[in-house]
Amino acid sequence: MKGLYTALMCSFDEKGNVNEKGLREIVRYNIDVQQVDGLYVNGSTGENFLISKEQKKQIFDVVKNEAGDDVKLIAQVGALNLDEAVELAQYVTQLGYNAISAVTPFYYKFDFDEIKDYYNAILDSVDNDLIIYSIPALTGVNMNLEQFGELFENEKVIGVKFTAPDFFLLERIRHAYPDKLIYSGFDEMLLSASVLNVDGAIGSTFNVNGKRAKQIFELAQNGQIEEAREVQKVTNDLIAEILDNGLYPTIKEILKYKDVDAGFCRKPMKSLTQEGVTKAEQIAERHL
Ligand code: NGF
Repeated sequence: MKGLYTALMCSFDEKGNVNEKGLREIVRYNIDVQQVDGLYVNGSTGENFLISKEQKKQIFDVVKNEAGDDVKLIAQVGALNLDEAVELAQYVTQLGYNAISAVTPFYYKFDFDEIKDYYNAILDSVDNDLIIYSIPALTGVNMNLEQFGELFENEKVIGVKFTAPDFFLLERIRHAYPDKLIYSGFDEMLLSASVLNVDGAIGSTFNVNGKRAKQIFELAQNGQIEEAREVQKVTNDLIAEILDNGLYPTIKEILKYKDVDAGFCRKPMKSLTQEGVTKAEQIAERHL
């Protein structure tokens, strides 16, 4: 399960329906052109928190059907409605997803016992492994080393997708739990995380910049830090412009520029203005 995973985008039509043809094209582009090791499906980048349970199932179906066994597949099933998370975990396990992942429960400021119960309830219901999805900036859930350790006591918790700029905590987790998988979540910090010996990374910009991300990761693993730093610099020039123009809609426009039918974002995310679309195309021309 090690390696580079794209946090997969989903293509929606203007009304917010899943555009299956477009989604298949995004899957193929990631596998055939970006050559990533796997896909992380229905995460933040997949606009998971803006869609219905039925749409989540539809996306899990289409991605598995298109990807087959070409790459590893991780299904993000976390939801505030625990029954839904359990149902989705069972659904994707039957479909043959290699692992599940679940975001820490958010909004209600759950205490750690409640967070632990949430993960155990999901895991008790399926015969599959789980990767914790920790993204404190969006969830407000900050777990410390001991709390990660308590979650790791469940053998089915095989790792964490660590989307935080806290390299002290990342190093402590790496040192304390060498057998657990750690995936770096911030693409602009991939080199720094790779130096700390993470097992892989999961990122939104890999949809369009997966090859470079893999280079950074592999160069760092080989100890070629100077070369890795150069590729991270080029990557961060790209990421800075994408963030400035609007993260998800800009990645979609870049995909469209590459003839991938990436469609629209779900409301309330706004679409790019014509000026923003032109900017996205210029970013693609200049950096990709
Ligand atoms: O999009 C976010 C929100 N983070 C992603 C990634 O951690 C999300 C990251 O790639 C993800 O994996 C998912 O879809 O679940 C950033 O977009 C990237 O580093 C640019 O900042 O923070």
